[in-house]
Amino acid sequence: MANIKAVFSKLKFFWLAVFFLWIKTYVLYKVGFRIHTESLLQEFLLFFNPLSSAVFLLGLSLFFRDRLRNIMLILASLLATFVLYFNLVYYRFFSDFLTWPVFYQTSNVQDLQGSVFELMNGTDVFLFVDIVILAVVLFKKKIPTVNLKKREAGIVLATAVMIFTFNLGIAQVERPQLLTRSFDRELLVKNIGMFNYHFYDAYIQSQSNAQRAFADSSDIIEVKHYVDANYKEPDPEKFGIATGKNVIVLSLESLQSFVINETIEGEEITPFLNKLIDESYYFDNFYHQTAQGKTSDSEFLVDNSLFGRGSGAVFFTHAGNEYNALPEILNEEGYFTSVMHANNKSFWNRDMMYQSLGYNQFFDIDYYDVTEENSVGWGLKDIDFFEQSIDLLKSQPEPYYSKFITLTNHFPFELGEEDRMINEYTSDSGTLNRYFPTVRYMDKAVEIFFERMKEEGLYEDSIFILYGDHYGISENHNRAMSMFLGKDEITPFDTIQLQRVPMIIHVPGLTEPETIHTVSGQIDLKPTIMHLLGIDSKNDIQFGSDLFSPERESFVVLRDGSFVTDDYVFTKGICYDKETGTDVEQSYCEPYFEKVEMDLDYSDKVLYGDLFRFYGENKQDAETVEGVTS
Ligand code: GP9
Ligand code: MN
Repeated sequence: MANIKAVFSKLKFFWLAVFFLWIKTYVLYKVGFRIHTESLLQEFLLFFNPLSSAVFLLGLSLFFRDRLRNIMLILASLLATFVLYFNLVYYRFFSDFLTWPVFYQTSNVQDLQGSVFELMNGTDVFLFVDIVILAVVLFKKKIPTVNLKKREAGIVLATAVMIFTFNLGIAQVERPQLLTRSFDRELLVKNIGMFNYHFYDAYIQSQSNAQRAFADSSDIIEVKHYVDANYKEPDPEKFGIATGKNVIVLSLESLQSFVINETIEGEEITPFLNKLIDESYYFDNFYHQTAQGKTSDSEFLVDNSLFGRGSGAVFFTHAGNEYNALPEILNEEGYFTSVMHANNKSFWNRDMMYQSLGYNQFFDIDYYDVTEENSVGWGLKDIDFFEQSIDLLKSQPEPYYSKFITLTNHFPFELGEEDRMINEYTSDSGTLNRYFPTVRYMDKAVEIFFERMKEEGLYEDSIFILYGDHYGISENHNRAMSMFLGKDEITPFDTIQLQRVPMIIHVPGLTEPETIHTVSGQIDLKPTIMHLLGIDSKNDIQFGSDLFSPERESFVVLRDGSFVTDDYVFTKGICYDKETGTDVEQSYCEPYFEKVEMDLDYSDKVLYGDLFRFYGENKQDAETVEGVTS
């Protein structure tokens, strides 16, 4: 015992560094990440959880000798601070924590540079103050070097493990099954701390790699049974109403539903979309289901009717998988399939992934004339993008399935004065303020696109699917958002409701437009589009269902395990009544828990196991699977 005491008292400089890192992490939780707690126990956990990893990470420096030990200690503090800082910058935009796969997405980093500077603040330097203090203490005060045995350093690491075990014990009381069921990174950070979360994430990633190696053909049969049991027959009235037509998909950057039919200073934010909605099928309870892969996740969901990854971007991690995606299916039906997007082809690893999804052609930035004059923010302005796309569209053999991905309404929502059709909003969030004029601009671009399609005589032969790809305004702007919405605050319930994105299916000549309230998401688009085109989807593996099916269950699962039904919203472990937005007993949400977990688990199984490699190349081969199920 005396021995242990001695280890502690002779390492004053070390404990000072631990204290700094611990308190700094906690302060950052509160000030930078604005992590909210609901009970004293939760607050205690938040306060306590940085300690174990601080002791462990900095404790590694104790294995070095003499003066080098203290230098390594400062370097370890610096490294830990960078980890905190990268998370902070990432959080400011994504309201989410970094994951290991995000680090592999280096090819995106280049293009993100402009946005990254926007996300840094002058006050961020305070994060490094303790490092400076430590360095000054070390060099000015000439800390005497102490004699430390390896065994003694080991005692410190063992202490870290003990602290962590204690931490985990309380966390399990606070949130049972934290490590087995949670898809929510914020809960993990809240309970076990930022650094421990990163270790845990590394473990999860290595496991998902192992899953492919161990998967075999019986796995796909199990999944097929599950999706077959959930298959919904199409509405015979709608099945095939667009057979042979061109399919135009518009992925509308960062467009959320809260702007629809709303005004700024009396001016409509989306006048064209509002009008289009009156002539279309409009889904007002349609949710994006994306996570860290943003636009690419939405593309993945739409084309595969599978979930993207809980962390990282599937476009990067699983571009080599086999898929049975919509473009590939449509190719077999005689369609030409393409994507139009004026960005580098490697962004989100699109060039690789599009091959796996079966696209015939990717019209990337090289197909567009992009100059300083016709660019803003992330690149080519939407109006110019659509104008230039018309010729590309005309160059394609019909029928075609073409997806257009817009860009102007992207964070940080920059727009030239000449393109501003409505004023900015006035709040303390420049991001939210700027969002409205860029949405208005995108709306105009879509209007021009429709006009051009009519002029070229392409409109009548096409159907149009328009949807918002993901949120544009993160939780970082909750205060300004509550002001815009006229609410006192934005609760977790409101946050989920804000994940609704507009979804419009426009069929020229439609005589009975309708606003459809079924709760749905991007995962439902593949079977919906297939059925509108008169293509059977019974043999497919899909986790969504046809939005027009009379049997359809009004229900959506979000990637973090939150879900929404007609009556309830479940998120962050709380069940909310949808009408009032107030918490209700868990028992109301409980009947859905199993389905939510199975949907996410089976979809992940397909992805991580690369199970389509056992499924066969086309429908005929699929008989091998079907033979088992029927
Ligand atoms: C980039 C564009 C934007 O090509 O799709 O990507 P995001 O940041 O929204 O995922
Ligand atoms: Mn996007």
